Amino acid sequence: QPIGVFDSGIGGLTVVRALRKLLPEESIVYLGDTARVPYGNKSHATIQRYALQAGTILGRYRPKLMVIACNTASAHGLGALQAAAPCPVIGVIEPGAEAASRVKGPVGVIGTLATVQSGAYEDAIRRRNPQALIHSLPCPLLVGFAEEGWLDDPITDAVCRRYLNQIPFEVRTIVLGCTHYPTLLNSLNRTRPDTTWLDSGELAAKAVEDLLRGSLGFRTASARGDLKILLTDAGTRLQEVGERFLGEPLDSVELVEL
Ligand code: DGN
Repeated sequence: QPIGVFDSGIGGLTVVRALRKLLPEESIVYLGDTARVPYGNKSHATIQRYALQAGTILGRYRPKLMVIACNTASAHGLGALQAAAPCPVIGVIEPGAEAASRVKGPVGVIGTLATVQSGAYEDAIRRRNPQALIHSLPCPLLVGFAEEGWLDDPITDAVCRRYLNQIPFEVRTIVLGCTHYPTLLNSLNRTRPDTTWLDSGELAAKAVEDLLRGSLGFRTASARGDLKILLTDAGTRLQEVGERFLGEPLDSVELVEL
């Protein structure tokens, strides 16, 4: 049985990358809703409906578990998909919040507008640590820079500075609450050296590993697991941007309708 992974587009491939590093034998079916991305500026009801539709498609592959590899979709669709899916569902917010709640001192959270406005990170961190001091900041433009591949560029640095200077300097740990941000780590580090960045995708991959170890069972095959990619639209820059996020060639892509 594969792990089903869902994202609003191809940003979730950074989570697949982390999963394949940690759990190379696992087969993965990835569904990216590229026809309707970005979710970052859509309403709660719409994002929730999209998440449920994606869950229906992934359900056809009988996954042992589903991962919502998108902060925006996790913020708005996790509860609904957990209630509807026939298998466990993990989002990227709870694992990131878990790590953030253990930080001594204030923490920052950056993400899309929909993620930050949902208050999902704040709720999840405060559930674990009611005293937590949290500075959340939407950084919507960063998605575009990551997709454009301007990873070591003074303009990206300037935009990161413009955003991150709004977070007080005593904040030394910041959650990367968007799938795209890990690709901008060089710029982020130049902007705020000595910051610890909590990668919500990497932390979610670790949570998946813990769950498989605990109850669902590892695959024991020695071969690398298959990766099937389903998209709702195959745009022109898919290959270039997708491979950058995934860190390996995007061999076969299948189109699906939601
Ligand atoms: N994958 C989205 C997220 O992690 O919030 C970013 C892309 C988008 O839908 N705006």
